[in-house]
Amino acid sequence: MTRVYLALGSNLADPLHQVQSALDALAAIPATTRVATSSLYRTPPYGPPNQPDYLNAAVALETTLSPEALLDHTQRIELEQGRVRKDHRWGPRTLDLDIMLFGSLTLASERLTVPHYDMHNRAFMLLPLLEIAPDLRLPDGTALAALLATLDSSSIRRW
Ligand code: A4P
Ligand code: MG
Repeated sequence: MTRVYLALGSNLADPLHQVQSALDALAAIPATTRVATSSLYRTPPYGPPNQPDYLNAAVALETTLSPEALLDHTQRIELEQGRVRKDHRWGPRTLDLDIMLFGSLTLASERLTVPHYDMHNRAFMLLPLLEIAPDLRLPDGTALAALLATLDSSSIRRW
């Protein structure tokens, strides 16, 4: 069993509905149990500002799947919920499911970079994660709480 942490994000098409459907779909992934879910947070857009606020949350899973097999499922769930892939980075999306951490694994393949490449800069990822994993350390030994303390999370609200 590996403990995995996912980041959920949505800022289009009724984010609350998107995230609730995603939570159900994540709980139904084979060989996987959803073991913790953070509160739901309202966060200002990171990147282009001319888009709606995001709903962000973090989920902990226990899985026996490989990282790639889990990614197959999270990408299937994104597509089932109407995600249209766009050319521009950081644009609005109905549902984004990112693998933040996969156990203590460090991995950089064509499909998957773990830990998530930019989580150390994103309070909207780290604050929900800290809620469900207060003592967590990243694979390089950094304490999550210390990392979050370097960022401004003052604009993050409960959804
Ligand atoms: N991929 C590599 N590593 C991973 C990983 N750890 N987890 C690959 C999931 N996927 C991973 O993904 C592109 C490719 O990344 C996938 O095919 C997968 O093989 P994508 O979801 O299509 O791309 P993206 O997420 O749209 O990338 P982009 O546009 O760089 O978005 P970001 O960096 O994820 O940022 N502001 C707030 N407040 N809240 C947000 O949630 N999200 C974004 C998106 C921007 N601003 C935001 C938020
Ligand atoms: Mg993504």
